[in-house]
Amino acid sequence: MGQGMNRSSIPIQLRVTCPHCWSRFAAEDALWISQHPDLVGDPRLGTDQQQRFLPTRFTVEGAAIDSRGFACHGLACPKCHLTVPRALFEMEPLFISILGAPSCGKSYFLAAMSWQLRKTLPHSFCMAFSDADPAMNHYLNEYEEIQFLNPNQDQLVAIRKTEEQGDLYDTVLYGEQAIRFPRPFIFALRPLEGHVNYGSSARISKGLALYDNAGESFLPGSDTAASPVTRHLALSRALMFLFDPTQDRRFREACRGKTDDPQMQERSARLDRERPVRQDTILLEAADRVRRYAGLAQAAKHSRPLIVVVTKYDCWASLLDNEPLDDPWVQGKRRPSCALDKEVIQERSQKLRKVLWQLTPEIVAAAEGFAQQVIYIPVSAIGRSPESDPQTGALGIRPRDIHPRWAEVPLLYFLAHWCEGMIPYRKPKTHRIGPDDDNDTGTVPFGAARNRRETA
Ligand SMILES: Nc1nc2c(ncn2[C@@H]2O[C@H](COP(=O)(O)OP(=O)(O)OP(=O)(O)O)[C@@H](O)[C@H]2O)c(=O)[nH]1
Ligand SMILES: [Mg+2]
Ligand SMILES: [Zn+2]
Repeated sequence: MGQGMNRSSIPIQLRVTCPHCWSRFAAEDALWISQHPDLVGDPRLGTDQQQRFLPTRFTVEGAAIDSRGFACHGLACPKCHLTVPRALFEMEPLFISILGAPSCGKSYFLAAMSWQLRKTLPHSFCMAFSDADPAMNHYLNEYEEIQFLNPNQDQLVAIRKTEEQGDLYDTVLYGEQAIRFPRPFIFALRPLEGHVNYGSSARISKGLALYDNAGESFLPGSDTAASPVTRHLALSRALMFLFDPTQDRRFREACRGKTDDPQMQERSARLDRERPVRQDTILLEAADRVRRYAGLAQAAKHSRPLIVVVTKYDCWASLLDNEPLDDPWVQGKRRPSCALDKEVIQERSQKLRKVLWQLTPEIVAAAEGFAQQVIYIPVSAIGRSPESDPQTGALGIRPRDIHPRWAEVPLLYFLAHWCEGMIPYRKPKTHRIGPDDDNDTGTVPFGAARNRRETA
């Protein structure tokens, strides 16, 4: 890519991580995607894909020129040849993995989380949250559209089960060997004007990459050389393990009589296709993969945070005294941005940990045995129970009934707590002078986190 991008004023990451095959490459080694319609056929991607090439000529704007004289715009990974959005050349990458058993609610959570973040980040935190490449985010946008932009608000809709092959994967040919990679969803996170650290935009902007795996891909033995679908686990700055109480007999018993959710009914009465999965096995297997891919000793704890997201809160809220999940942020008095109330989230986490410790201690043990820092966050992606379709028996939801609760909180908490300078948060109560003190809502500037808190 060389001089092409160097001429522009965009700060460039010297090394880029491919969000498809996860190899690291020097930015100048990136391939360009030819534009002329005759230049098709790529050895890695097949006959119907545009050729990839290393350019020698550029336009004055810095776009590479293909061998037929067309200006090109797309960039690709030199190893797998798949498209790498520019955001990953311009911003620090932030990989986050979402894992959990089949049907635990990963796809619904992902859709609700991105939908909510599109509103919450700009409105409440002066951060832009946009698709880095709309074509790559196509399927996630589709999930969001079915639920949140559906013109037919009364008809039951559902997000289809994530399969282990198909549209959500790209196949790359390395000679004779075909390798299947999961398609990432990529977002650009950038401060907007009014953000406390707007001037340090280049440092706090992030290219966020997320994956929607099939739950089956987290079962032992399912990640292979030909289908390395969960290798992102080792690169991730945070793991979100989704635990689904409706798949646990002890939770179902504790909630008996307190919910009508069809998923909380005794499993024998439900659809036959469902096999119970021990959810701690999924977490232990993921821990094992992270250790293997990241070269961590068996006894060593992972230094990156583990967020245990407990899904479908609407149907087990009785176990947390039916406390509503109100937005955990407050408006700053003199600033346009809100401040995240981390303490509210931490208090919920402690309560939730107690419930899990009582009902499913093996989940707490697996989480805390693996990661140094663990937080437990209740979430409801839909906000209420799905209904059974009388014709097919499948579960669905009417778009007008969908009201996600806390779907964006796991990521907001991660950004506030572990990505300094991005999301302002409320100072701990012990450091507050009074309820109206605007110092309450302070963003912590770079490198001054500890100082600021000590002197507050
Ligand atoms: N009550 C309730 N049910 C939910 C919620 N979110 C998802 N569900 C139900 O959980 C089921 C599975 O959700 P998915 O998001 O498809 O699960 P998944 O983890 O993506 O499953 P796989 O793709 O098979 O790995 C669906 O039938 C949803 O109706 C929620 O917030 N509340
Ligand atoms: Mg899914
Ligand atoms: Zn690649």
